[in-house]
Amino acid sequence: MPAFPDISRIAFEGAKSKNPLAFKHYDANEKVEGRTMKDWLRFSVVYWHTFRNRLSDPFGAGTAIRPWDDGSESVENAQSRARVAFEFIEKLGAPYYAFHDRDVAPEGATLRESNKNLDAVVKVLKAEQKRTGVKLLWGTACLFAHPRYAHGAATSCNADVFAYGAAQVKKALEVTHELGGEGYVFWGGREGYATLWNTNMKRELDHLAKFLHMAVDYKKAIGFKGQFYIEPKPKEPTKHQYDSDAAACLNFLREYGLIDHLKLNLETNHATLAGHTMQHELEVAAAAGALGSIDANTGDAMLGWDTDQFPTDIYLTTQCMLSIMKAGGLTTGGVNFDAKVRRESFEPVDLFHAHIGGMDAFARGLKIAAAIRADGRLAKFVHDRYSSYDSGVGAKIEAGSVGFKELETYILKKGEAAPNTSGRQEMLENLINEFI
Ligand code: XLS
Ligand code: NI
Ligand code: NI
Repeated sequence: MPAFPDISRIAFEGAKSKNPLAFKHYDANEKVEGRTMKDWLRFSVVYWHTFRNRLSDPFGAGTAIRPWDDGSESVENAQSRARVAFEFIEKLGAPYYAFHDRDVAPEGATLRESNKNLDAVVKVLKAEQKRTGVKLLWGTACLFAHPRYAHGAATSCNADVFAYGAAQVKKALEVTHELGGEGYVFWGGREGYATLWNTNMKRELDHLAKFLHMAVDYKKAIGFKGQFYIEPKPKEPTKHQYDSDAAACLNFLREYGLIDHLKLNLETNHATLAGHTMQHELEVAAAAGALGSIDANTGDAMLGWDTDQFPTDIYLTTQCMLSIMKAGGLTTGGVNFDAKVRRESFEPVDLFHAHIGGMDAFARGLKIAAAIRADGRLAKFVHDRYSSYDSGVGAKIEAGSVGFKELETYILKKGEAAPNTSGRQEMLENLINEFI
């Protein structure tokens, strides 16, 4: 029995359509700069929010109406939920999904039992992937929900918890590999601290690096070719998360010899919490050749937590796509909707509205970014702004053929620097608005 009997495959109906259950802008096969929208965007549905979030908040119980879910932690319920998930993803027309080990299958009393539960659900996931053609963008392990991870996993003060986390990730890597996952994400759920009074930061960071090196070794051992990602987030649930932003992650990866093994999975709301824009995080990652994948969501400017809302702001999606296109596109990564419907949007159909909105917002961002690129004025402005480095003293600076002494001689002879030109921020903001 279908879980969404009244909803058929979501179709592209174009900008004039008034049908809320249709795409107005996302046309999977439409080509943009020679690549289909489907390939540029590589949309992915997250299992944890879309199928496990009961929509509770710190002040009240969950409101979600999910008739297919009996609310139990049984393997059978997990299996039938998995089938519903694929009905949803197929009807939506998203090519990918992503999951945590513990949101697809229930945690057992022992690791052995949890692994058995996971295997039973993975069997269904595998069959459903085959039936629908939907693929796994990335897998991950939940190393933060169970009380054992109260002090973290890889950064826990308790070595047994480190070992438990390692065993859990080992299994999660195996099932991700078995399901043909194109990547694997490390989000350090509780890898951080609540207070420095009880924390040996250096030791915890060393342990985190050890953990990731072990994962790299195990990946090689089982022949898993997927891309590893680290997902920056500055706070929540801990006061300070070690992977606080893109720059902090890159520094950590370089310091510990991991830079060749992991790229970044950037999330908009995490960028906001770090006091950055998503565009900033994307540019930091791209500059380091580490732009991997994005968790597409948004926060609320008035609220200081990870509200994980669906992205609908066209400026945001345009900025994302400009940075992504400049970097050559997402290769193994995707636009993964790490987002949840509001507690007040509790009906099953709201899941469709939310994803359709996010997909259309990104499709518009893609088209607008392509138009800005085709127009060329923005890129030309930025290029010309640095033209003093294309010849003369600037070219020598970039080539590394001059030092302080030569530059002193140069300026002493010249007397004063050439005049600056305007940054033209307002003009460029107006230019962007021509396209939005
Ligand atoms: C939480 C994170 C999480 C990761 C996957 O804030 O965004 O959902 O993406 O563990
Ligand atoms: Ni995320
Ligand atoms: Ni998040």
